Amino acid sequence: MVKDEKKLLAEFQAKIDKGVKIEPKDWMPEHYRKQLIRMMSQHAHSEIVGMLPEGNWITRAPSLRRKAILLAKVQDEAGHGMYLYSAAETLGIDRTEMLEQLHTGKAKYSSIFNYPTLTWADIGAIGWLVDGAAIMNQTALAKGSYGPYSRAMVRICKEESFHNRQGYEIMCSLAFGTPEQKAMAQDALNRWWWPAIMMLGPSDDNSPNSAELMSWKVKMESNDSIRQRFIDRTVPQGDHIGLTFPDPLLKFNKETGHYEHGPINWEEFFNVVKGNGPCNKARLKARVDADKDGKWVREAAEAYAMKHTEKETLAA
Ligand code: BYC
Repeated sequence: MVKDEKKLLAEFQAKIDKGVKIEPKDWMPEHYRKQLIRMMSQHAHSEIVGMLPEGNWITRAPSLRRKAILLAKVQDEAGHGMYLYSAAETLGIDRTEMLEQLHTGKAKYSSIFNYPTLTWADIGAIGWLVDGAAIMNQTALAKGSYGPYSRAMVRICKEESFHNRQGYEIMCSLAFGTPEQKAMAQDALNRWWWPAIMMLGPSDDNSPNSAELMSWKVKMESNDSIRQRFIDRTVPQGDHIGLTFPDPLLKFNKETGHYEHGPINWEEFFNVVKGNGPCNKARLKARVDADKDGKWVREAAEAYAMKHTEKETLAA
């Protein structure tokens, strides 16, 4: 490493240690840039692919009120994807390239979206558990060192909070409804609990990126620590509405003030991440098809924008 770079690196780390945000035009180590592009693009893809499981229920929502809420939620997720692609572009990558990486399977997206939404109760479970887990992770990311990413997180967390409440409200209605509705809510909790726990990433002893990302304050907390907070917050909410968690070893430890849980099936997690979950192929196909079918819209929008720029130039 040349002397200048050593000095730049020391200044960069000093800024981070002091809590000063890193902005797009500031000097940054190449690996910091690469790690952020990896994580932010994966996050953006998760938002966009994450529209699919819930989008599946828009036409079958049980009332106009539920439909309007679900439509707004799914549109919010599209918006989150857009902020995050824009924020990632500040690091010098083009969104076409990020999408290409998604469509060819080179880039990951969250494991959680490879599970199917079988009943209306799944919409409640996603808002309550998936958005609930996402908020735990994202409120930590909102304090992160890269300015555009942390600022995007602030707005996203506000919207996720609405998503989380609407999901829990659906679960409450079902849990206090008819026996059949309660059984639907319980079945959704049984199917989404473990995948939601896993979406927060592998355990700390198997998380190769964490140490570096935490030293750069991109990640403010480890995967296990966020997972524990999510469990501690969520279990009392389930108890409150009379649902049971599909984990016979789940119990509150009065001494630590935390819930202890049973073993996580990491084999299932890595299998889903590798592309072998119940819906991986369908999710990717839906995105690839949407990209292909939307090509003419993008071309028309570009032509329209070009025509207007020409007109403005001639008028000037
Ligand atoms: N799924 O070293 P680790 C939403 C990969 S969407 C797939 O711990 P890191 C919503 C990881 O990429 C919000 N892969 O990684 C939308 C790495 O592989 P590579 C989703 C996963 O980065 C619609 C390897 O495993 N939130 O809320 O330190 C409707 C080793 O892991 C997963 C985000 O995207 C996973 N779950 O930590 C409803 C948050 N976990 O890339 C709701 C942003 C890990 O080295 N991302 N891997 O080949 C993060 O916070 C971090 O990237 C993670 C992983 C905590 C996910």
